[in-house]
Amino acid sequence: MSSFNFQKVRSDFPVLSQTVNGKPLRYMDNAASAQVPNLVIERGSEYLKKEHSNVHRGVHYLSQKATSAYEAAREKVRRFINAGEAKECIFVRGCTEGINLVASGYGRKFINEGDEIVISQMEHHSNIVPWQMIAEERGAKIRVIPMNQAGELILDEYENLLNEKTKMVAFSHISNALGTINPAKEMIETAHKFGIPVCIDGAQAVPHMRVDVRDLDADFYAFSGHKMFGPTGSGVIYGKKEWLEKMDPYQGGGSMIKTVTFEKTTYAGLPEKFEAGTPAIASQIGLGAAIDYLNSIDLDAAFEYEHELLAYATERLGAIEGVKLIGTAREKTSVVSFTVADIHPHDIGTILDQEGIAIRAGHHCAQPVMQFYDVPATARASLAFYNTKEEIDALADSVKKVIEVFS
Ligand code: 7TS
Repeated sequence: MSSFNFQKVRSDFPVLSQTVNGKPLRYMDNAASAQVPNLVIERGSEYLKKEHSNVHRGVHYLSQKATSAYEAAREKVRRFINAGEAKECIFVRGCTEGINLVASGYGRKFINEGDEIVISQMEHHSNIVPWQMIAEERGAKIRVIPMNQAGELILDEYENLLNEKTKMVAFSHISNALGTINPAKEMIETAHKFGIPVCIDGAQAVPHMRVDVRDLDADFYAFSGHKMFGPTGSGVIYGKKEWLEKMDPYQGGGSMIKTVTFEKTTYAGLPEKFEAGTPAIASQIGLGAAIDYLNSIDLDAAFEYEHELLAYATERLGAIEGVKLIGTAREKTSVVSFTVADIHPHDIGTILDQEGIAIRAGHHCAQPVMQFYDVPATARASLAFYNTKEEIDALADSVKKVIEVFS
């Protein structure tokens, strides 16, 4: 049993102490958005009270304060994911924007007619649609790494998809719909044998495992602040500078230029080249504070505790007659997706809400996963290190109630 002090951590998250529908809130929708600790709330408030200004443009006191806080957040990100240089960490609105930046910046430069982009069967729409859009624009084709019934990618078939036409491999480190942890390092190594760059969707990984982009040797790595206990509107696309320097920006405007005339614009260096306009200053400083928070707790114990919670939730829900678990990969974390007989997941979600339990019901922006399992939707409990076994008991008991209501 993990020694992780979840009670202490819970007390850092004020939202968790409220009641919903007369019941204690039991928040198990962390894959959608995780909650925010006091440290992040206070840092945001402090910034707005004392430092708010625009960045990179003023010589005045507040602008310098805001700029140094914003750049300090970038350095925190760099250290957290072990990037080589802070300028390789581009601030974006979130994972979705990060992947779009790569698809368009890389795609317009390096993807041509007849080329191929390899993605996986278990992707979130944000790691499918941007690639489809650029494939259509450039006359390229999408190829898909298949998965097995457990929700694991079939690696032999992955390797067979790669050839000289493949110009990008993109897949999620952890699936939001299934919880599968993909063997990213091994898959990146395989792609690199063919000289193909890899873009990892790390939205679900950064909050649940140690991520080291240099150890992975990822070419691009995208994630969102709001899933890692930071504010919405914050996020990062890491890219190796060798790639980022060769790519053109996909948005133009202020702050991303060196010189502008009506005839020609030259671009600023990294990271400014990819940060046109006023960025989400308060949000990115909040992301920096979220990283401070994660560094302040025993993160390895927290991740181990999440694995225990997942095992417990799998056992409790799996033991209920009529419950079918969707996604049973050997390497999994934090997500339990399930269906209950022929009860629509939205009905499950609505009844659980009456019990103060927040889960997500739907296709989880992963419609191809639903098509694979031939279900319209699933109910999904997604856990964080502030969840408890008691909450999972409440979830299991409430699912039993749902079955009674419908039988
Ligand atoms: N990639 C994965 C694996 C995700 O889980 C999500 C969001 C995204 C990308 C997009 O992140 P965004 O912050 O840019 O929107 N996933 C979910 C979810 O599972 N439920 O709501 C949002």
